[in-house]
Amino acid sequence: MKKRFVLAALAALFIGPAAQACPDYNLYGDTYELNGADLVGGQYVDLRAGGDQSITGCGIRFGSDRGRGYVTRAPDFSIKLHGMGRYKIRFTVRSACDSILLINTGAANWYYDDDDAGNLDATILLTRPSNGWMDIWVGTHDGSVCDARLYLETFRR
Ligand SMILES: [Ca+2]
Repeated sequence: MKKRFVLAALAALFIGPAAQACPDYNLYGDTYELNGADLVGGQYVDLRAGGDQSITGCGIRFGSDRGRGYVTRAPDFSIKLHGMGRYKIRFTVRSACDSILLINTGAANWYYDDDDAGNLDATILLTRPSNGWMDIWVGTHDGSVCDARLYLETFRR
């Protein structure tokens, strides 16, 4: 289960950052609550891509891609998803830098992409997304920071 250690995570914020602060899905980003149907046709949100935490050495296991990049420790977005049973969901970054996308699903699986959206931007399609907390980090490959737009869209499957 995700988001079980909220009190411990909040307490850690007052103690200060660890030397190696890896992306932590027990923390919260900007929080949204959405149904699969809410994202048909697509929505987007603007943000700053990047962060000062390298994901190398964090022991995160991805399905295929080898993850490299820089993110913030807390997710950029924490989206509580409902009603995803009939939908696929796609996340796509458009930015002026070499963005990466890091996602931790409601089932606590990690996904990573670097350049699959073209123009060095990242995209991830989840064909069977879980309900629950979807945590999303929009980072950069080289540690730079830039303006970015994250598109979210669901499709009937
Ligand atoms: Ca990239």
